[in-house]
Amino acid sequence: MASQLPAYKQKFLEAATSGGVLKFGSFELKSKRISPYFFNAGLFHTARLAGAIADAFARTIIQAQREQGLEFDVVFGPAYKGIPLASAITIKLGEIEPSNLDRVSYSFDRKEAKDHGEGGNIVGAPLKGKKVLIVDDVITAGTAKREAIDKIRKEGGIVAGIVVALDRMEKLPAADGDDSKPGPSAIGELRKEYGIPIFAILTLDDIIAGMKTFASEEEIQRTEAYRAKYKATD
Ligand code: OMP
Repeated sequence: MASQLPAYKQKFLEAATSGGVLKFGSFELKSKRISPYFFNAGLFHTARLAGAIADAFARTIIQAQREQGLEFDVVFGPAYKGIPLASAITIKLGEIEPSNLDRVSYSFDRKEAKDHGEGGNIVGAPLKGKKVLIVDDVITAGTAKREAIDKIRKEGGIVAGIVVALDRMEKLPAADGDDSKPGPSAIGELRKEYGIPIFAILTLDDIIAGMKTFASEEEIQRTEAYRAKYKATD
């Protein structure tokens, strides 16, 4: 069956699957939910896969600049998984769009503040007064993204938006632990709270549309059942 995804998304999905980054099976998430799929961006470590993820991020960002007026000066990758992403994406942004070469920079944070040498919490471009775009692997509950927003604001940066490789489209875990009720998404809550745009290369809907070309019938059914149980209302 042919996929309906744009070519660059389908290519990224296939690279993630063949590289073992996107796996089907049974996985416990940070939220304790048991998921039939897991996306491990730490496995994008070969030259081919690092190039594929940087290319897909850069194309998603350039599309958001052209179609939705996204503006930024600095690509910020929260430690640790965001760090290689920020540098690879920045290089790709310059390759695809040469006007970015001297305009776009990257930076990342340290997990622990350094008190000698140059000191400080941020490595790379200073954030003060700059429009900062956060890049990260996956969004489920949005906790790590909130921490990154707070750090950037403390440095005097203006958060311009967030781009992730995968939006799992899940509702936030219910305070009373009852996951059977409908609920809002992590992305929707972040948008409302901070008023920033959030973009994803892939969503769970994209995975389900794209996996029809390579996954088994059972994997598709289990992933669809998971979406029906945990998909957010917005
Ligand atoms: P927040 O949504 O900001 O809490 O971050 C989600 C985090 O969950 C990711 O940064 C990963 O550490 C982890 N995760 C994955 O890497 N891949 C998945 O498919 C699902 C998760 C997860 O545990 O939800």
